[in-house]
Amino acid sequence: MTESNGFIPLNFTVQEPQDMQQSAQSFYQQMATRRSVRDFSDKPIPDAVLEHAILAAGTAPSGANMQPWHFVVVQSPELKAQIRQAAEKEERELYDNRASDEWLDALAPLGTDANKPFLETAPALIAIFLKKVTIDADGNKHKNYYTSESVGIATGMLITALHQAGLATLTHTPSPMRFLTEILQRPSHERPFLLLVTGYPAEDSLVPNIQRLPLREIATFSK
Ligand code: IYR
Repeated sequence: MTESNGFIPLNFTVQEPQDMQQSAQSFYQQMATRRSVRDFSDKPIPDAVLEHAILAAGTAPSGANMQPWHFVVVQSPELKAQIRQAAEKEERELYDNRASDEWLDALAPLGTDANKPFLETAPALIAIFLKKVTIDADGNKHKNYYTSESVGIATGMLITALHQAGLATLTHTPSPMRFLTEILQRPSHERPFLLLVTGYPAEDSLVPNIQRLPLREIATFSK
């Protein structure tokens, strides 16, 4: 590849295998402490942490580099209350009618129900929107590619960034989530993807005693 036509040198540092192994291992150990939290403290969090975590998420790879995401950071008590009310309405419908017995059985170990007080207690809700198209400054529509994959990857990176910055998160997906479009006044070509609740955990927060699958069950090394 020649260094022209919009190409620049890659900024990449080759590391010693031993250092790579050490950093992969310590990163895994740090990630293994991440848990989905449902009891949040109302302690405020620094805006700069949210800003940099979102910048980190925005470095995710995306189809044709279209970056088909938009993050709305909700901190106003009024908006959080509106979101809680709308989410709990959908969740009551889910728990009372929509969810199959098999689904409810799968959720039982998590101890969840239709009440979502954390949507008001947590200092920030990050509503993540997926853009099937991007509308440029001149109003022209551009199709985006692999949008679910791209926004899923960016969301994973956001969760990782917040975790390593010392914040807890909960991936919350009230369904359907169209109410987020209205409450947050987003354009109709953006689809609500996920609501990421973030903040400090409440003191003495408990989490379900669940285990992660071992390497041999989640991976196959074919050599
Ligand atoms: N959205 C509901 C139900 C729920 C569904 C799954 I799959 C979970 O892993 C957890 C919850 C709720 O938030 O309670």
